[in-house]
Amino acid sequence: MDKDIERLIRKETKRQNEGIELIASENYASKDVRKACSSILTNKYAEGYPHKRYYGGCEFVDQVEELAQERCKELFGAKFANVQPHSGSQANAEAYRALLPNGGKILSLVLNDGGHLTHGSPVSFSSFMYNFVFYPLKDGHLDYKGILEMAKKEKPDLILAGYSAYPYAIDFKKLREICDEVGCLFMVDMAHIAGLIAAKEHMSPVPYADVVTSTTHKTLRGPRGGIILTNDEELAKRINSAVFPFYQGGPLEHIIAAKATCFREALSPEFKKYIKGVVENTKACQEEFARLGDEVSGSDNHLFLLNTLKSFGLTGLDAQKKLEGINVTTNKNMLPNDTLKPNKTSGLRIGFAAITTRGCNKTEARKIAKLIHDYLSDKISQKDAKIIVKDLTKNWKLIQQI
Ligand code: DSN
Repeated sequence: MDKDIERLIRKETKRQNEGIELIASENYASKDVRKACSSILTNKYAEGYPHKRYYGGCEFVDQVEELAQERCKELFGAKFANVQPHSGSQANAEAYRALLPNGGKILSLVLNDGGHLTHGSPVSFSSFMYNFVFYPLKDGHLDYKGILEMAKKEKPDLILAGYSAYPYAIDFKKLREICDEVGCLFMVDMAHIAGLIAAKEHMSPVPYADVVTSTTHKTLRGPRGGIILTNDEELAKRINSAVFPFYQGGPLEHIIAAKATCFREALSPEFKKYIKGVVENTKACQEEFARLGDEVSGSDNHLFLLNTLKSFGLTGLDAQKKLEGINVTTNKNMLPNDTLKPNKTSGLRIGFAAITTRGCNKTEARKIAKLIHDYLSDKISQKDAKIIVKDLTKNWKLIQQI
């Protein structure tokens, strides 16, 4: 292997094994998923869709892609699945294109309140191509009555749900009713909670939304990539054209093989048990922060928000940097109504998808809250905090063994 790259991969492996990974959007893909990612399927051009390709020699990648489509449909109970999007952001661009080919008005949640860049941020393509208006949260929660009132006033063409930093359950049925009442389309970006939905630990948006997008690498624990689902045959055709040839060229068949592998894993009873563990660990950690008197959101899913400014007098950035010093990885995150800028923020987003894969349990999740609390409030030294991190991670699986 390229020695420079090999050296860096070795260092990153060590970092991943020695640390406590609390970034809510990260996970550890299985050996089988990683094997597919690095397979010879990367050699193949396959523009188009199974049995309608622009290149010869596609008989085996056709079967790979069909397997991925079938497993994805089974996993989420959808009639149509496009497994080609290279990422969640691209899946969203493609879904918008299929739903609103001539542009239009989209009602969504702003990035600062837990939305995503592609949900109308001024620095994303989305705000250049569509007219976004935003529904506010009420005490950090979705306010369905408020969303209905706003939808009546704004008359959007589309309501968008599904978030990057929202710790509570989402009622997709209620949102569909709002869309029906005002006569607009409904799209869900389920990237963060796709694993919970697959394991039936969260209401599925598939029966309610016109189009559902997702990434495959967060709670779903597959390779980095995207998918788009619908139950509507006409929309399925428009989605296919939006993915190829409108936005993308050749599909990444090695990644599609890895997606197929991940969908099969997610259909297993072990995956359901894993997701239950993620939710329990997240709750245990969040409750421990609350018990210690810290300012923390609630949690119904795989993540919660910790207000580090109010709890420890530290911005999210400073807390993130300080924790990096003891191999605890988090990400600074805007909190609802945050007064600080996105490069500073008032808090951290904390999630348990990754370390539950390595074997973290509820007792350890509580210990992690205590460790972060004691270290950020200077009750323990960096040296002592590092010993606790070593002790916590020593019994977990190494990432090479997953
Ligand atoms: N960047 C991802 C996250 O961390 O939530 C969303 O795309």
